[in-house]
Amino acid sequence: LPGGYQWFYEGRNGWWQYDERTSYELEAAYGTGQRACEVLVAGFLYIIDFDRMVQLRRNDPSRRRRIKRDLSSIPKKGVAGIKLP
Ligand code: V3L
Repeated sequence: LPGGYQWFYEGRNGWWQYDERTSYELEAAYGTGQRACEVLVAGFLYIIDFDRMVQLRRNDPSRRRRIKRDLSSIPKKGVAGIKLP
């Protein structure tokens, strides 16, 4: 993504980077000023709310995670559930 930025979602004790395809979807929606968008990850539909900067599972919004757009160089757990070595 431009400027070395990436999209992250919250894990138990750190941040996970979104997979590449979803990152581009988020960046496109965010970049065109949408307030929210919908993505399919790991078989679930999630609503990405850019006002609140959270991801919510569409069929169970109690499944809520913070998200952020930050430099790709920040400490992270891994990418989309694949742990960094
Ligand atoms: N991309 C990939 N997998 C996701 C995403 C996403 N954006 N959102 C949820 N899941 P929920 P720790 C995460 C997975 O929110 O040890 C991590 O990727 C989610 O995976 O209740 O807590 C790890 O694989 C979870 O398995 O809808 O940091 C795993 O949690 C499942 O969807 C453990 O991470 C339900 O998430």
